[in-house]
This record gives sequence, C-alpha cells and structure tokens, in this order.
Amino acid sequence: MLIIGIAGGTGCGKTTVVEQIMNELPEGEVGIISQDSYYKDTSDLSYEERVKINFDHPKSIDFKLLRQHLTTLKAGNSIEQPVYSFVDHNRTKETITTHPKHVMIVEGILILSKPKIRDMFDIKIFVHADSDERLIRRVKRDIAERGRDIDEVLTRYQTTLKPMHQQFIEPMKEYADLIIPNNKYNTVAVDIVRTIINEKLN
Ligand code: UZR
Ligand code: MG
Repeated sequence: MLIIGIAGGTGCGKTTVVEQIMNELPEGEVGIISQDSYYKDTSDLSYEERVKINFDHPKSIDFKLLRQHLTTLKAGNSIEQPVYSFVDHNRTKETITTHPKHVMIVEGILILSKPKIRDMFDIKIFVHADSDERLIRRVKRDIAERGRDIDEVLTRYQTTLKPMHQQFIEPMKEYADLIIPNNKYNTVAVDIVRTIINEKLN
C-alpha cells in the first residue's frame, strides 16, 4: 500500500488536487481519507459551545483514531470512517466503510503536524496557495456550502485561521517531499503525482 499525505492551508485547493489525481486513475485502486472526518466527537457540547472550538488547532483532531485507522488499512482491513457535518460542527451518526486500496490518499490541513502520522506517509505533499487566494476561496466556500456569513468567516480568519496557519501549517512545508504551487490550478503537478501513482500500481 502506498500512502500519500496531502496538506496545505485552508482554501489552498487540496480537495481539488485530490479529485484531479483520482480522475483518470484506475477506478477502485485509490482510496481517500479526509482529516475532516476525524474531528473529535463533540456531542457532549451545545451548538454554542461547539462554534467556539478552535478547529484549526491539532488538538481538535482525533489523531489517535486516524493512526489506528491507517494501521488497520495497512494491515489489509476495512475501517468505518466517521462522517463530519460542518453545519452542525459535529460528527454525524453515520460512517463510511473504507476498504484498503493500493493507494490511500490522506488529506487535511494538519495531517503533517504529528510525527507519528507523518511517518506513515510514503509521499508527503504540501499544496501552496497565497493567503489572499486562500481567503477568497474560503469566503466563497463557507458562504456557499457551509452556511456561514461574511462577518463570521472574516473574524474567524483573523482570530484563528491565520495564527493557526502560521503556527501549525506553514512550518510543515519543511517535511514535504513535494510542494505544489496552486494559486492557479496546476495541471503539471497533478500529472506528476498521477505518474508516480501509476508507476506504483503497475
Ligand atoms: P479545508 N471547520 C469548520 O469550518 N467547521 C467545523 O466544524 C470543523 C472545521 C473548518 C476548519 C478548517 N476551521 O479551517 C477547515 N474552522 O474546516 C479545514 N473554522 O478544511 O482544508 O477544506 O479548508
Ligand atoms: Mg477541503
């Protein structure tokens, strides 16, 4: 099994890069794990309390469960990947059965921040986009898809997203094998990653 970790700040285009990598690869050979699925269960908190959680700090993620799941997949067994709701800021009751594949992609803002997780990746990728690009994408997405308003998004960006990015995300570039410049969608970089994966599959 080849495990690829894809990190990068919010709005850098991780999800798009992953989708493009998966496109054209043989169907059923590549699996995906999203860090978002591993936000800690916060059912014991009220909605008002959950909104105040710092979702950009590594401590909001259940890395223990993520590591357990990666180990299980590596051993050839399936896992029940939790499903997260950004609207409720909480884990849902559903899970997605995720089967081990020849290639597993793990994506998320903080996935390179823990050495034990980092060491499980065969290839570590950091997707870079300038902070203004990321903010623009974040504003558009949170309003369109995650039920936020502009004030909420901008305040969160200034008070939380930016400082957490500087502290926990940007420094992880140091551990990357590959940094994808993604201010504009980067087809060449995606082709390169796809080629590496295809080589492993053959
Ligand atoms: P990407 N996030 C939420 O907006 N709500 C939640 O309940 C949990 C997470 C956000 C999180 C982070 N920060 O910036 C982003 N906040 O999801 C990571 N607030 O997702 O890499 O797709 O931007
Ligand atoms: Mg994403």
